[in-house]
Amino acid sequence: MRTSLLSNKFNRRRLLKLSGGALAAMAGASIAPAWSGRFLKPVSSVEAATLQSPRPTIYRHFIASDGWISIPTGELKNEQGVVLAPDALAPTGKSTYVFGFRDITDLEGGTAVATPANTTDARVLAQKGNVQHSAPQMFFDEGDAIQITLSNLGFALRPDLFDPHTIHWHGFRNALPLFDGVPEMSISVAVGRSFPYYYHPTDPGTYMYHCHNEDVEHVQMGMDGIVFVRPAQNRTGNGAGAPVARGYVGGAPTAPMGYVYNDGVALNDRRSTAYDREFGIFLNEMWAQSHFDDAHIQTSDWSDFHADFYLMNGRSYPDTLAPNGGGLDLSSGSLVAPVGRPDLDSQPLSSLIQCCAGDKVLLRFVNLGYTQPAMKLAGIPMRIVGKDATPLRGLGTGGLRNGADTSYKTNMIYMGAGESYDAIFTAPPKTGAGYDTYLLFNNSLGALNKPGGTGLGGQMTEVRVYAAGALPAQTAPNT
Ligand SMILES: [Cu+2]
Repeated sequence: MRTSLLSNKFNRRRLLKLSGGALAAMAGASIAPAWSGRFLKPVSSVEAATLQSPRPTIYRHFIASDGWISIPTGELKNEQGVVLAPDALAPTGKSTYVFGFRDITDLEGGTAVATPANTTDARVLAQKGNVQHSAPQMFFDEGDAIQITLSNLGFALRPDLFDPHTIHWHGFRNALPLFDGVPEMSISVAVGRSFPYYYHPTDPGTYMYHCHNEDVEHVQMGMDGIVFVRPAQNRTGNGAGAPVARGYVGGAPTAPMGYVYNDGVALNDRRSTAYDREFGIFLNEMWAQSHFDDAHIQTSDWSDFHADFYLMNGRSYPDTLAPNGGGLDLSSGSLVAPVGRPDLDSQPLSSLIQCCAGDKVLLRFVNLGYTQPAMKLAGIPMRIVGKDATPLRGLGTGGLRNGADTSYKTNMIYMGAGESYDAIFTAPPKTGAGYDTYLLFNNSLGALNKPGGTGLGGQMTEVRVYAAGALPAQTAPNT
């Protein structure tokens, strides 16, 4: 599928011309030591029997620009007494300047535009200065053919800047350099231009993506988000008796919502990665001075970095508990704010985790901050079934990750920058009306009490456990 996509747009010669990186990679392939194949090979556990026949290319249209978000800060000053947040330039209800992405696919009815002259669409151009944080949560199925066209609209507040942007899918094992988004190795998207990225994921798991142009700045400024790939086993079930997942063709309403990996085992096997509910948790922090500097045409000394706000899915506690946003307003192209929270229109993704007693709940953690959070779920053990889009199984038959079970139980995950973890917990018993509350928070307690002891602005959310059957089955992540 990928080959035919490529041949439509680029023949092999043109591809090599365009990408010195691709050329280097091809040259490298011929001299790579024989053992490298073993490490570069997909590490999926048990390959599902077959992928469904090729499906239509999934198309997404992203814009890159700037905007403003709301963090419940109180007033934050620097040592010189300058108020960094809320920034005096911020629109009503907002506090902090960001760079970022938006998904505007629905404005075009979801149809791929062959030559993305679509930056002439008035509704698209109107989104300059209107981005979201964290970047849109994306998820795909193993074997999907994906096109993401990125249009760089430039910055509304900083017309003096002409920064290009890219999309780098961090951890993607089979990236062509042309589509890897590392500007030194391939290309980046200039202001006023669009570029289509193509992907064909073969390894399920939890990943992240970010702009790789001037990445210390652009990642800190907000151009980052979560992306995950669901395994083929969701579509096919497996030979050990795990059924097709709910929501896929032939999936019964009582089937699991999905599997984290192609685990190849029965539902009651300890190694099963089946789950009933799924939540992406994207972690990062913001250094208020750098956001102020970018808004006020100043430069930042990045070695001064320190975290002022700690975010989950682009929000700080208690905003983490607010509901999801309402999607796109198709007349204006703007994001529809969560009910009752007009200030959170640019931060649409909730981190509230709601489940029923006995549910298996998948938490897909990604840390793309510059610090190391220790995420603790107080009172409920989590089983870590995957790390960095790799199932926690030893190497087994066929060189695949279908060997010994190396998953483990913990109530705290200490994660470095750029790491992802797949954790499943079983919701504890609950009877009667209402819900029991368990806290999920960064156990580095300074992250709960920023800035200046106001008690606001931390990485914390709630797990709310209802009685069995009290909630409808989940149909989409983070709901
Ligand atoms: Cu960028």
